[in-house]
Parts: sequence; C-alpha cells; structure tokens
Amino acid sequence: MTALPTCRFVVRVGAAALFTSTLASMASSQSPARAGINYDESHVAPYTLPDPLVRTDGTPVRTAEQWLRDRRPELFALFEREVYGKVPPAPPGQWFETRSVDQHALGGIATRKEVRVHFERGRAEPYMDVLLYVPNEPRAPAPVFLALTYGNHTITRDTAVSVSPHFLRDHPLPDSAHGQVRRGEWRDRWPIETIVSRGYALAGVYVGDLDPDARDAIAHGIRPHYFVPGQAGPLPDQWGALASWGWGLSRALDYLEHDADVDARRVALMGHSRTGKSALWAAARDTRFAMVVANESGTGGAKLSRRNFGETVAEINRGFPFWFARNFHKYDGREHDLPVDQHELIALIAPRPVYVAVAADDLWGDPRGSFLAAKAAEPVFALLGAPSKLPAEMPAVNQSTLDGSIGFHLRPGTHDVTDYDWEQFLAFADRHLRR
Ligand code: GTR
Repeated sequence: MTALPTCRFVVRVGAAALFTSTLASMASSQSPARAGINYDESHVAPYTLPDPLVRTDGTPVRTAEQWLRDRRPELFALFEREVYGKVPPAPPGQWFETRSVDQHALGGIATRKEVRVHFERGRAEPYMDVLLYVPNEPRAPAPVFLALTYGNHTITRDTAVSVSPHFLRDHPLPDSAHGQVRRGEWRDRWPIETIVSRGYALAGVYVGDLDPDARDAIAHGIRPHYFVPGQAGPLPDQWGALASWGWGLSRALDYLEHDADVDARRVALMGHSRTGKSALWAAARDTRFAMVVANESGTGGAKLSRRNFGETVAEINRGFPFWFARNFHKYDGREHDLPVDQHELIALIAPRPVYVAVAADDLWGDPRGSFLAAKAAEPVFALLGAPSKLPAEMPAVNQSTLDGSIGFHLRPGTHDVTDYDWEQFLAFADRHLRR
C-alpha cells in the first residue's frame, strides 16, 4: 500500500474514553483512506434506525409471541430478499464420509477427524470437508466452536490436516509441496490447544469448498448445482457467497448432529470479518446454532449500514460484488432506503447469545457502529426474556461485557483475531454453553 501522510484524528468512544489513531496505521490495517469514506465521528450524518419491534405495516410488537409469529418472519424475509439471498434446503442426498481419525492429535489432548460432507449421492462433487478437533478429556459430548476457514490446513501446523483440492484449485501453485500451500498461515488466529483444553471442540470448513472468495468464480462453487436448468446466475434475491458459506455452516451442523463426540445443541459459530458476516446470517437463518461470535464483522455484519462511518454499502458491493444478493446493490449510496439495518440481524438471533467484538484501529469496520447495532438489538432480547447488560455507552478498550445475552468488547489494535479475543469468546461461551 502506498505511504500516506500521517494525519491525526480522534474518535469519540462513549462519553469518557478517547483513542487516537493515524491514517498511516489505517493504511497498514483494514482501514484504507479512500475517497468518499468517512472516518470522522463529527461527520456522521443523523440517521434513524428501523425499529425491530414495529412491523412494516406500523403495528407495534408487544409480546414474544408476536415477535416469533409476525415480526421475526417478516424481518427474516427482508434480509433474505434484499441483503443475503435465498438458499436451498439441505440437499436430500447429503451423506458423510469419515476420511481420517487420529485419537492422539495435539500431543494427545484431542481427537482429530476429517469428514467429507457429500451434498449429492452418486457424484464426487460438490462436497466440503469438516476438520474437527475434539477434546479427549472429559469424554462427554463437547460443545463446539464452528468456523469458516481460509483453508483448514492454514489454521494449524498439524501436517496431517489435508489440503482441500478446492484450495489447490483456488491457489494454483507450481507444485503443491508442503510449505507452499500456506500450511499454518493463520495459526495465530486459532489457539486450538487452548480451545480444546477449555473443553470445546473446534470444527473448521474451508470457504472455497462452498464458494471461492473471488470474482467471477461462481462456476467453481456450489450455487450452480442448485440452479434450475438453463439458469445462468443467481436471481436478484438468491444467494451470494456470504449466504453460500453460511449454508455450508448449516451443512456442517447437519454432520455434527451425527457425531456422538460433540453436542450439536451447543454449537457456537465464530467468524471474523467476512466470515463473521456469514456467521451472523447463518445463525439468524438456522436456529439450531446455540450462539454466535462476530469478530470485526463490519459492513453486512454487525456494523450499522446507515451510520456513515467506514466501509459503505457501495464500497463493499464494488469490492466484493459476489458476496451479497444482487438486490443489495440497489442500496449503493442509498443506505437509508434499506428496509432493515444490521441491529435487526443481531435481533433475529435472539434469544440466543451473540458476542460482538471490535478493534479500535479497525475503523473500516466501524467499532462504534457495531456497538450501537448491538445496543439497538437489546429490546428484542429483553422481550424474549434474555436481557443483555451492555453499558449505555461503548466501553473503553479491554472492558469486555461477558454477562447477559449480548457480549461485547473493544480491544486495541487492528483487524485481526488475537488471543485476547479468544479469551473473551471462551469466557462468554462458558457462561452460556457449559453444563
Ligand atoms: C475487507 C472488506 C471488509 C471485511 C474484510 C475481511 O476488505 O471490505 O468488509 O470483510 O475485507 O474480510 O477481512
């Protein structure tokens, strides 16, 4: 990235705390200086959020029953049609093939399994591979963190983890010798030993097994398998890549329901950034997920679209035109016309616990806008009998909110997943998923 002049600016965090950052540090993180992108809190234009507890026809929602019967389906359909796109049901021919089991993984503390989820009988493609580490102690069915990965072999140095053929397709190499396939590249984001030692299983699915994270690559993903004959691309209200990744998370859960070593009723989704967006939508769509962690999920994730700070709808659709339903592109530069905003995505997950994590220098992802979305979802959690305990203003750095149904923290630093983040996710999971 080209060097930028250093230009100090201040972001107001709640009433008391202040932190400063520089454009130079933004350039090295995910917060590039771009024309038309606002990073100045004083330039955030006034906005009015849609009320999750008022139906489209203006009827107020006063009871949990009204939410579940009337408002939730209405909101869900709006997100599905206008933002992420509709997905097909679970494929009836789906079956599971256990490809490897090692009961002495990670120095003996875990059992590692690789399971291929075949979506259709009698055909080699499409499929996705689930990598699973289950704690050996205690033997009881373990709660699970389930996550999308950028290659299951990239989350660990464990050389026994297979490299997906889809990864090799997406990352062509002169040869595929170990070391050239980025084995362990993202291991710092995955403290697998810690997760397992705390009694949780970890399951991973490579995004490219579902849809390559690339433009014009739809032919390599699963979506064309579900087009009607003659269909060339998704209809305006049909799935983009974020929804197809989320669909894959549900298929992974289908498998986990068949694995006696884990407790499929206690599966927490964890996603960072683009996979945080997918995790939130997957949890809204599939109520079997018990909890979700959205780390720095930004635009289309936990960040409010109407708050003009950081990445805009137009910017994300320009950079990643294949992520959302085509209908979402109607809202480029017209966020105020969206029939929903992202606090309502969080509300769709209620009463199940949601953890929103942000980083102070990840201005592209609008930390404050993500906190405000969590705050604006609170009335729905309260209505459903799962009150949250978020403070009135965004807390200062390293002050995590772990109690209540919505967890939150702001940590110092840039766009990443750190050990501190995982410590909070595990502590939040301990409150909700431990028996
Ligand atoms: C960025 C994108 C963000 C976020 C991020 C990531 O370039 O604009 O919305 O998804 O990528 O996934 O790391």
